[in-house]
Amino acid sequence: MIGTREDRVLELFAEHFGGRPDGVWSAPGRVNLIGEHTDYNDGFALPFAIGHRAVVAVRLRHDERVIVATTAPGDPVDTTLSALTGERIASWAAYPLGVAWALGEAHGRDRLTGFELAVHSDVPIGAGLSSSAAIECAAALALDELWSLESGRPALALAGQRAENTVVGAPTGIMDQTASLLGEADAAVFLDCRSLEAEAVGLGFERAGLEVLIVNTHVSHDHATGGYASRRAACERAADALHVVALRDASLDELRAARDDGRLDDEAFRRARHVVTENARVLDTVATLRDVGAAAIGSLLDASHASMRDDFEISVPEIDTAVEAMRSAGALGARLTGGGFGGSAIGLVPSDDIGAVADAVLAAFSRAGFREPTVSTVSPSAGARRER
Ligand code: GAF
Repeated sequence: MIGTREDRVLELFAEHFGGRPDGVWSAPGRVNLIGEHTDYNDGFALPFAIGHRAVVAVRLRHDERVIVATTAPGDPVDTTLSALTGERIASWAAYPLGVAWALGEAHGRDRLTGFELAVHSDVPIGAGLSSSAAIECAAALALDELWSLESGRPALALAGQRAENTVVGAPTGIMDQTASLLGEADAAVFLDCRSLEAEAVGLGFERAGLEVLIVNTHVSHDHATGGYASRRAACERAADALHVVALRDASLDELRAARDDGRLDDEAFRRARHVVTENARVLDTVATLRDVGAAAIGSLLDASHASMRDDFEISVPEIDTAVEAMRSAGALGARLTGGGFGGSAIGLVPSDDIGAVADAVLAAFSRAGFREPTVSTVSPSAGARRER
């Protein structure tokens, strides 16, 4: 691809709107190191922002017209602020438009004026790397600044989540937007999804001679349909049966007692056990990173994957193949990352073994007759920012 992401979005902006935008903002996708399906259970997660980013170029208008254009296939969307009512929008434009609506809900519609927005992203779509949160967060940061709302990043994360839940229609938690807005180079975001407190935890991969390999299986998922919503509903039912506000408040002993006296059937027990044990694994991972170092977290990543595969049942054969191939070829630990039902797997791999582990994944996919995956490395990177 010729030119930077910023060049591409400026070209797109000039093509659709003419002239220059008021500014250019960007926000990254994320990899979740550990803590899956814990966010909407008021639990803990440990994602990091990655180098792939969405960029938006935005210019305010003096009326209430709103036009958004993208480099992805699809026509520009031409609408007005008053037409944004929180109703579902069935196109990619739901991300920036949903955020505009959510900011209007939070601050009052009279604080907003129309805008022209161009978006370009190199976060792979459907890969479990939060391409949607990247667009939401870039748009949220831009509009917040241009409208002088001074929301603060945690509130912008909530606006992105509200857009996703309401206008996109995916009942997701707060993790992805928080990672995108609060990510830092070489660190993960340790997020308490109940208090929304977030803390940077140094990863020190380079110092430890490690890299994160990512295998995009190209099995694409959609959190607005099916499995994600049913897992969330199962967790809420389990919390109700246990008389707790959220599964964050349940212990393994309480789950076992509820299974034994019939309040939880076997499936509900296993769904809840994933969440309860995953929360503990996040806390263990943070403690291990701080006290020992990244090379010691491999078994926690492995245990997380087993729990998602067997208890939460959100893995697919391609992801399991990637995880097993990475592990057999020398990864210290490997797991599904993101909401599941497709997407990507990550492996924590000694830098010297990256080539061999990547080759092992490609060979395993070929043997299994799966579509060739995209295998690359990712580094913990900076969160959302103004580019120019
Ligand atoms: C998706 C959701 F958007 C997140 O909120 C989170 O629940 C994740 O799946 C699973 O951990 O990325």
